[in-house]
Amino acid sequence: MTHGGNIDSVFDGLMRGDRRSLAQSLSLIESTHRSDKDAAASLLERIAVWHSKRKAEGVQTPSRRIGITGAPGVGKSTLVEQFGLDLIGRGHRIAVLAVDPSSPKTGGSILGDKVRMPKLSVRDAAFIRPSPSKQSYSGTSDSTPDAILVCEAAGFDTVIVETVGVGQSATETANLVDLVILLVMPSSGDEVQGIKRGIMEVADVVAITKMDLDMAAASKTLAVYASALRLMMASRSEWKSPVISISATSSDGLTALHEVVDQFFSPQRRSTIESERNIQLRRCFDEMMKRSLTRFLTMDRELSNKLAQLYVQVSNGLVPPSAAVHRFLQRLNIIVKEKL
Ligand SMILES: Nc1nc2c(ncn2[C@@H]2O[C@H](COP(=O)(O)OP(=O)(O)O)[C@@H](O)[C@H]2O)c(=O)[nH]1
Ligand SMILES: [Mg+2]
Repeated sequence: MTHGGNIDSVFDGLMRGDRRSLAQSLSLIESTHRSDKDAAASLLERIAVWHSKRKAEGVQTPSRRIGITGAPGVGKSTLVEQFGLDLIGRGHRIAVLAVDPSSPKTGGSILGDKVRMPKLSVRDAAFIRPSPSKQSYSGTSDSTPDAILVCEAAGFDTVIVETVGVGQSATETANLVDLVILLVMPSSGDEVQGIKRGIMEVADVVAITKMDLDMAAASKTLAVYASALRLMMASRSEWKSPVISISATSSDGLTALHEVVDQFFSPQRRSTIESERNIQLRRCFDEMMKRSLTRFLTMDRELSNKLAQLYVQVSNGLVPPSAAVHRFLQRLNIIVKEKL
């Protein structure tokens, strides 16, 4: 796909909330073609200028970026659909970035998530995007922060990122969104075990799901999680993570969930959320830069050979590490100058 000269019209389309332009923009930022990367950067720069202009003019009601995470089958998609429909009813426009690492390559996630959100996917005020096929192991991808910006530029004031909460992905999700909702399956007291610290520490809200199935188990689980949370670090500054029980199918507890979310995004917390977003941006830049540089070094044949050679020499004590780094940087400097 090539979009090179097309950025102006794609950007204008986005500003009008045109879905085709939105889809085009998302494919562009997910593309790995070199020429597309340039076009994507131009588009994202224009979007960033637009975002900051609106902020400076005070026009912008800040968007809400919400992550919904939890084990497969816990009820994330079902909740996203119900919660999303409620929000549309309250005048919001919802973009869902769904991530389903179970079938990233087959495109099965497209079908899966649309089928699981049949009522939401047909609404004009909703846009559902399955994950790009090229994603990190944990489920989120490099392009997710850009996808969020693009959706916001197209007029979606609420962006929901659905990710499977395994390993690293919980912290990755926390870096992308303002608010993380962790969904937990109800189980009877003795079975409530193995609470994963990493995930709990980034949870801004813990919601015990499927309370319609077993109220007693739901309240037991809630109690266990509430006491576990009291012993842990707060997920964000000035916020105490509540634990609630919900049912996405019977809508029990959803009013409480909306209240908690509204409280999190209350005008008094606006500046806290702003500064947390700035921290996220810096962290994201750091990480992407490190990853890109590592990729660059390993993909350049000459540099990776040099690196391998130095590695052997260092291991054998033939070159001290400091000298090896110096030699490597010298070589890198020459190569970069040759290439520019
Ligand atoms: N009884 C009940 N079933 C639910 C509820 N939420 C989800 N489910 C069911 O649990 C299964 C997995 O739900 P899904 O939303 O696809 O989970 P995900 O993998 O976390 O996205 C589906 O069969 C849903 O119908 C709920 O609140 N109550
Ligand atoms: Mg799902």
